[in-house]
Amino acid sequence: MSSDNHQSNNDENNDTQNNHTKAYTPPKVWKNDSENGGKFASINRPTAGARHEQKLPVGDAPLQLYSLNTPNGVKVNILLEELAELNVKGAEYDAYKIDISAGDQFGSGFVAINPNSKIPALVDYTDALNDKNAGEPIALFESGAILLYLAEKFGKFIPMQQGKARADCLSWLMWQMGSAPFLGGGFGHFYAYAPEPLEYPINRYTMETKRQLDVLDKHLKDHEYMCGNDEADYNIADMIIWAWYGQLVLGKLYDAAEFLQVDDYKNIKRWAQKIADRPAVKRAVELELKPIV
Ligand SMILES: N[C@@H](CCC(=O)N[C@@H](CS)C(=O)NCC(=O)O)C(=O)O
Repeated sequence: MSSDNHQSNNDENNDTQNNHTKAYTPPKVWKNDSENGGKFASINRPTAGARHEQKLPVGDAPLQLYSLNTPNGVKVNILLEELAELNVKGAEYDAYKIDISAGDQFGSGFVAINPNSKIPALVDYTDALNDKNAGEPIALFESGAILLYLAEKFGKFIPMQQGKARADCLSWLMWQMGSAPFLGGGFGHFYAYAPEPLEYPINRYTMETKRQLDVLDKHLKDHEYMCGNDEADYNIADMIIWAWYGQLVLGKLYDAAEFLQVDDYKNIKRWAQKIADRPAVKRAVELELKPIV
């Protein structure tokens, strides 16, 4: 191969590279020595733990929620509001705002209940209120764990008996926990929050997001709800999946409805609208959160 050919091959490679992403040769060891860019650049650090002292307020209700009305936060709001709709005793709650863009998730009080510094987190004071001497507050983090804990505690919105219905509910619950980071941290980040649009990651995560939407659309073709056809089958799997994928197809996330052609997913849209119309869900997405200071 002549040196000319070499040169033109290199030009081609560079052009291809420039079309997809900026050229970057990773150093031997990564260093946090440059601004990484993007909407959350100022709060990202490669370390965990509290960054400042911040006590969390505690109200009178048995359940104390520390959260924000993002899709991950809304999941818990929905279950709490559905329990309120049924007047379930003991499911009363106070809800406080953790402003993640202000760094509230790194306050000492929040880190003590969630070492992972992400909303939502919940503390169950039921035992502590009932048995002032021995009862301990129970802290929970990870939206899936919170939904499972509350649904089982009150025996609502989860099939309690071992069997197919319960297995379906757990499978879809965990499917959401494993899948949504590709939608939120992958697609949403590169499409809406990254400092500049990059073709390679947007393509990669759009492909995966649309694949996930097709999984749901095919499933919902034969199911009214994620785990069955009757209203009684509506459960935490619907709530957790709706918070991300339901809101996405209803055009509520990332201004991406046209880009993703969400109208193609007719079965998800039908299911998503039915859930959006529930009074508890309407209250959940607009939940008023009290300030922590
Ligand atoms: N797997 C976690 C994810 C929680 C999560 O990513 N929360 C985001 C808001 S939606 C957060 O608190 N981000 C703050 C940060 O990353 O510092 C869950 O489902 O609870």
